[in-house]
Amino acid sequence: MELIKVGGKLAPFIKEPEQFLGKDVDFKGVVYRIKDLGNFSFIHVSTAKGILQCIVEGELGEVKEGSAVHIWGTVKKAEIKDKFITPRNIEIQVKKLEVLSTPEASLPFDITKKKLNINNDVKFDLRMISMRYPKERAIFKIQEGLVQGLRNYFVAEGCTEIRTPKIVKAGAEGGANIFEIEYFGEKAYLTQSPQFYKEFCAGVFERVFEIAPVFRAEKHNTNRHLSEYTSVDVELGNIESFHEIMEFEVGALQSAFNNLKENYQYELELSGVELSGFSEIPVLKFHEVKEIIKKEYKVDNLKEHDLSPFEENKICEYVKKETGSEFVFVTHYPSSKRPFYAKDDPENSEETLSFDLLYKGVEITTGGQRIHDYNELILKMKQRGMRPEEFEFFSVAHKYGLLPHGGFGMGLERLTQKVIGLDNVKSATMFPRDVHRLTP
Ligand code: AMO
Repeated sequence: MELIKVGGKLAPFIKEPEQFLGKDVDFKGVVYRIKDLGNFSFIHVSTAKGILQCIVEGELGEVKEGSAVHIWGTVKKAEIKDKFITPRNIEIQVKKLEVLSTPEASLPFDITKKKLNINNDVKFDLRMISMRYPKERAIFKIQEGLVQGLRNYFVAEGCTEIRTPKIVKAGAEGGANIFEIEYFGEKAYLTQSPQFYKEFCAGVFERVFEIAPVFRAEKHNTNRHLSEYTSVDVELGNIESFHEIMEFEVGALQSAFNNLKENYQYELELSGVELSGFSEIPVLKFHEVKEIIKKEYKVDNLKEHDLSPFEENKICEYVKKETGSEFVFVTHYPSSKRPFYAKDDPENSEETLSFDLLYKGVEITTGGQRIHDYNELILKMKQRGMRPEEFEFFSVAHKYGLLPHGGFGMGLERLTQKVIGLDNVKSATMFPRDVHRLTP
């Protein structure tokens, strides 16, 4: 009987190439680019960690761009300027090169130039290829770094990571943007948010988080909407005020940014991102935002119960100018525009104890305190013309007692988009889904 032993280890050289200076190594990778300079050639080889520079003296043989290769060579000191290469202080003097596989065709577009010269449709249609372009790959490494930093914070703050169903009986967020599916002869939906479930779990574990896909049937093509996105959800029990949720989010974002600065320098540089640090985020009330927009930008939307994309953009511009902050919390959204589970302000029932976090002109988070009292929840549902019996599966948690709690949901792709400064949220999505796109 064959026995499978522990494996899957990344070659130590690929893990920490700089540690191998002066040593002989061997590794495998895919040839990203060949620069034939006559007597010798540069072969840039893509590996799990990045693109390494190798030097081959004399004839190259059958190796091509796109070939998988096994390379034996000596690690030498180097000073490489090309930002696509990492690390740039070493290179490999090749002693032997074996071609393991040869591509059937050459790539449909050039992934070795400074700029990837294709439009978004081609970029998304051929995502598996366009992501081989170092700057595209960097977007998703940065996204990984953000998630890692967030998760580190959540775990350090005592949150339990949860998994909740994506096929559900009722939507949490209201509105028409819900996907209906047929579920064994019954009507069901793709979840818009893990809202109900994270509240249940806060009643058990007190502090929880989930990073998972959610679905919104967005019928319009915009640069901020996806039909499927990754929701970073947090729910905290035992809170005294929704300010604690905002403080928690500041800490989580700091952790995400610090992780990028510490571990993703190559990708940040490739993307031209300079992350500014922050230790606090300014807060404005919803009605204050409306008044500022009227005064500063001469747009009178005081009666509207939500912020338009124009207003989100302008208030960020204003806060940046006044305080230097790229973030702003907007609190006390009108009750009429918030879902039924949001807790109204006891001092003014027309407003909720809720917030949005805006970043570089766009909303990246919604959060707030929730109703934890059973009678208050039933009353709010009735006031809204909802049928409480349809939401009994939710209110049962309240019936048997819940801690005062609250949380937030953050759109990971919007955060990634804004950190990097991409013009469309789809560009921060590996395989975006929108009204026209279901493949790849
Ligand atoms: P909300 O519906 O505001 O709140 O969503 C939270 C955050 O998710 C992101 N987002 C989207 N990103 C891409 N495409 C979309 N179509 C899209 N829709 C929303 C935004 C938004 O701020 N349950 C609440 C959260 C909570 O209160 O805990 C909720 O889902 O960044």
